[in-house]
Amino acid sequence: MVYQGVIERYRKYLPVNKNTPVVTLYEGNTPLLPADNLKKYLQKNLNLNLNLNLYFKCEGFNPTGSFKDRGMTVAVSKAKEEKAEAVLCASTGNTAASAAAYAAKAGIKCIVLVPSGKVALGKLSQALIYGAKVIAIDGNFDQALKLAREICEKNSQPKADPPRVEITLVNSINPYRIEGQKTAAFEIIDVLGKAPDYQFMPVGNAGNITAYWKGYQEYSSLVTPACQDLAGRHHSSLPHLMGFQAEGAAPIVRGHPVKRPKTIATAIRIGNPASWGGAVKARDESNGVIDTVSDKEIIQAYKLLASTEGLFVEPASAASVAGLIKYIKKGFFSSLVTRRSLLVIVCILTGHGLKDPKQAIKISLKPKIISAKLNSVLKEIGI
Ligand code: AN7
Repeated sequence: MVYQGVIERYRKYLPVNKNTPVVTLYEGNTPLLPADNLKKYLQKNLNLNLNLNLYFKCEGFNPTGSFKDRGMTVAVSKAKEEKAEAVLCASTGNTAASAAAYAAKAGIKCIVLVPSGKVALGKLSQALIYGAKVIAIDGNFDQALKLAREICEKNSQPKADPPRVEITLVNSINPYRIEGQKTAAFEIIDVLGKAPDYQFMPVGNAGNITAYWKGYQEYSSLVTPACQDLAGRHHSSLPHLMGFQAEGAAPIVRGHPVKRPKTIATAIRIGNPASWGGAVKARDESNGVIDTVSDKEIIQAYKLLASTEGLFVEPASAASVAGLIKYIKKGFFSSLVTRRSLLVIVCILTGHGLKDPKQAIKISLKPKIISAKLNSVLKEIGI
């Protein structure tokens, strides 16, 4: 059967019924690409000496170019089922693009609140062209989210006078978003046959790490009830979740909200994550970590992914690989070197590089302008 999106594929694990109108752009089913070139680079340059299988989960291949589509298909389908007239979210950009697209498909209105001047060009252009009402807030994401929550709380008062428009909040505090996003963990297990040992991923508002943990917990035991490695040893069939925040926007690592979050990775420029508790739970229960990576480390990983693997991701997504590199450098895996069995690591690449073309151009050499003459061009090529 033709692939029809995450709801049809994982229907029995999702909060939908036969009356739910499925609003889908056939999201999900994203590639789990072997990261062989990066692995070679790490072995050569960082003396990595592990029996390792390294993969990228390419979430930028989703219909609007980010992982948000997985949650949005469920959230917008449920909003439509519940007869919402509009959906609303605050966003650093990707949630806005995704909400706008799914609302367009559902034929319901969409309002997005974004931090003025801090949304990557691709994301803003998406939200606009899909027909959302885009409101730029003179403030950061956290302030926009607070406003979004207030608006939706007011509108959910049933006896409001005058009667209010039914607006559904589609930020990840909407539990349907988490339900949809957990399907990424299902897919990884379906491809690998079990959960990876470690998963590296960026953390912003912390919905995604919350969703992955839920997904791994629900699905892992179904697929690998008694997990045994090739040497016959039993080990946990759940991964260690390794989340990374940008150094200037790392409230979970610092243990308190960050009032003025700062990072070039605008997607994760968040100082007070809505799913803070979920992230801490995922970290602690998975025996993982939530740590920082600097903007410099993010940009290095961003360039490395593009130049060694042909994978153009947005800066926030490179935080996963930046985190992996940081932990290899730190010797985190050295204690495992003696382990003869295979180690499986997945890095989540959350969004497409075309979301933020300005960033790529900013850090690259500008093309030289040459006169339209064969000799001049050959001279510049150096042949
Ligand atoms: C590419 O769009 O918060 O930790 O408003 O766009 O689940 O928030 C985006 C977040 C990682 C962090 N990578 O995920 C938004 C928004 C990309 C992102 C994250 C985001 P969460």
